[in-house]
Amino acid sequence: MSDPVKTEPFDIIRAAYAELIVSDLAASRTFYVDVLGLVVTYEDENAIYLRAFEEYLHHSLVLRTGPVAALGALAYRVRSQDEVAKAATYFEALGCPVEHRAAGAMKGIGEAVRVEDPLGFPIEFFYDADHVERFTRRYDVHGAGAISRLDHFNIMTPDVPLAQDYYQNLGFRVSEDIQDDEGTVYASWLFRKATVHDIALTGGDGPRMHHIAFATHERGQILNICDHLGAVRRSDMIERGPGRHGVSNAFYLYLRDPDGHRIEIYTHDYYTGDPDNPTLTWDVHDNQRRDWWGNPVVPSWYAEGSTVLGLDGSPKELVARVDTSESAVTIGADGFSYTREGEAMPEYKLGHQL
Ligand code: XXG
Ligand code: FE2
Ligand code: CA
Repeated sequence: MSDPVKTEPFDIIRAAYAELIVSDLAASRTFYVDVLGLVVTYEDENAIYLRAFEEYLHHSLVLRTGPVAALGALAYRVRSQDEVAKAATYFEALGCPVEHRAAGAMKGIGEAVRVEDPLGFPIEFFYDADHVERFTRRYDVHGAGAISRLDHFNIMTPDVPLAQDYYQNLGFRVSEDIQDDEGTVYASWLFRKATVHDIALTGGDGPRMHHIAFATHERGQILNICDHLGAVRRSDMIERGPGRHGVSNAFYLYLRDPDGHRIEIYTHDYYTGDPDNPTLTWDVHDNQRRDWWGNPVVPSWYAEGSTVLGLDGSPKELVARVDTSESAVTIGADGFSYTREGEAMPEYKLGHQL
């Protein structure tokens, strides 16, 4: 089944940047610059503005020091400056807190709006941004694990159908989701750009940030990041993977930064841009949904996430998930999970016949 395209109230292009509050800027710099190889656009004693090799906007990640390690904001780029004003009107009508931000309030970004969305997340919408050098062909500075661009955000929220509905009303479309046969929805992936997602919704106590994902061009670059971490004796920063996702079909690795913020390195999902792009629903009991090779998901991946700040800068209180959580039904407990549906090994033929 494909997901109906709704008329959007304003035109979001894509997930564009994240602002993370960190406790020790030097430790974060080692991780993001020395290990991951992100490019520093600007830095001072309080903040570092980073981008990946293909990005020509000022930054895709801002690290800022603060009293609590947290998510400061997730930012979406909209199609024009007019769309920024439409976004403000939309969230004001919903009764959400809205902050109008002057050009330069965030270095490199023009006039923007920040809202506390109905799910409790600090979200920025912007269009104007400074252009900087695109390092696509700067192979002289690409490390072996070269990261090309930011790909998506993943958030933890207690009520996934409600959050899915909210994002669909913003014009996002569902590429894949995870459900059980009672209709409980555990997770959902939605997009504006023509990939599997710009935002994923993970069922859990929220609002919390689950992760930010950056893309590489090749799987080998992900393996090189693992080798690099091993060589500098930081293998404890690897939380999950490397592996192949079921959902999205992407190759993946999850890392935890020095504050525990989770970063995914991701490559090779698929094109979703046609209007009848089919939605793929996975059974929560399918052991290959989150790892195509059947490797178990570590419990911390389901349980832990970053604190989220409100627009006033204070940490948001958590709302508990009411529906069953995915880890409860799938980590060793259910007795119903399967790798093959049915009993028998399907007939295996050589020559790629189906
Ligand atoms: O980007 C993603 C993820 O949300 O990080 C997780 C794509 C797929 C998955 S999953 O663990 O469901 O395979
Ligand atoms: Fe992800
Ligand atoms: Ca580990």
